[in-house]
Amino acid sequence: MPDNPSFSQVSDFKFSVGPWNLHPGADPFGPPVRRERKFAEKLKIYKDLGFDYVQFHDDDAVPDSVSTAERVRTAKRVKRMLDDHGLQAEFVAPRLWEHPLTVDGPITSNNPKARQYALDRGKRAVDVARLLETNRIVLWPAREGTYIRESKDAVQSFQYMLEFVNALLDYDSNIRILGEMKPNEPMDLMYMPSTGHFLSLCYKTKDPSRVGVLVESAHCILLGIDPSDEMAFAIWHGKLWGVHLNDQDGLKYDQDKAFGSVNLRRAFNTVDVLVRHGYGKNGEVVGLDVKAMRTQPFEKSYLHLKHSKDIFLALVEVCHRIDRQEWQAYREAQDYEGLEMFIVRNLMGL
Ligand code: GLO
Ligand code: MG
Repeated sequence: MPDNPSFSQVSDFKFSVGPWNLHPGADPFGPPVRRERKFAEKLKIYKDLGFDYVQFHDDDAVPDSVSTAERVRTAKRVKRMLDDHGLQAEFVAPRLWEHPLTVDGPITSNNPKARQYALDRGKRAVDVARLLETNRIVLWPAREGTYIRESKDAVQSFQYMLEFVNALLDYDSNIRILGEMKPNEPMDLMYMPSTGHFLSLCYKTKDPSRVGVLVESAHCILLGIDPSDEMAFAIWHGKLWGVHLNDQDGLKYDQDKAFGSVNLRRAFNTVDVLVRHGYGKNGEVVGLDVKAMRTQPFEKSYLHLKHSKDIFLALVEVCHRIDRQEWQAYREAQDYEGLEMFIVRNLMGL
């Protein structure tokens, strides 16, 4: 089967993905089904597919097994590999969910040693970011919630989260912190399930100008809200500094399906809000957080990246082509039946 036709690059958008988006297919019920690609192989795929940026967890760049003395050298080696491939680091995210001390959510843990671990790990991520020459730190607070509500004091937990963000802002006066909120999984209930929650924390920090959000489509869908509205809300605050585009088939586990593959109209609305509000003009990147299907063989297990990007670019074309005057006329006439058909016709290319 020939590959899909390439869509013309009608946009100036820059794209990114993380090393975890090319993965061997393990899930909670089964082991890997494909070979793990070497980091250099992944970089080559990113470049060949037209990506410009790479997203990192701190240990994607500097594994925990690397000694303190070797950390700088290791990070610099990764930076050189990025340079050699003509790629840049978009952000570094502290991995706050795998170490035994993170079990109870290190930032909000009842164990002071775990809270200290979170802080040390956060600072380590900032050090890695400096060496990779990005000032963006993404905070996905994976375990900052509970399985049973009685296990933690919620008000105290919000305060711990604020103190954590303040401590990182203090640690480096150049970094920006982007909260990536998710309502559940791995925890039952998160303390800050939505963008709005993190934005309200942002304004309580010691430097709100350096705190914003990264909005992920699947996380919004899991919350039962529309990704384009969540992004619009962050745009309205001047704080949409990152996105993780993907798709999700209803309220179940976090699926990270290819962007637009479940609900094309929802994807169109997402692209439209980004296009209309100049997302990317201040260096924001279109991040994809998508997973290959476990059923797919090694040779095809990168196509979800290409397809997500192709679908995004095809929808940018729809945004440019669509008759905005006609759209506005439907709004003014409050003819929403007509508007619905107009949108569907445009998506179907009719
Ligand atoms: C999981 C999150 C996760 C983050 C990544 C960077 O649900 O989407 O993949 O995006 O760890 O923070
Ligand atoms: Mg994500």
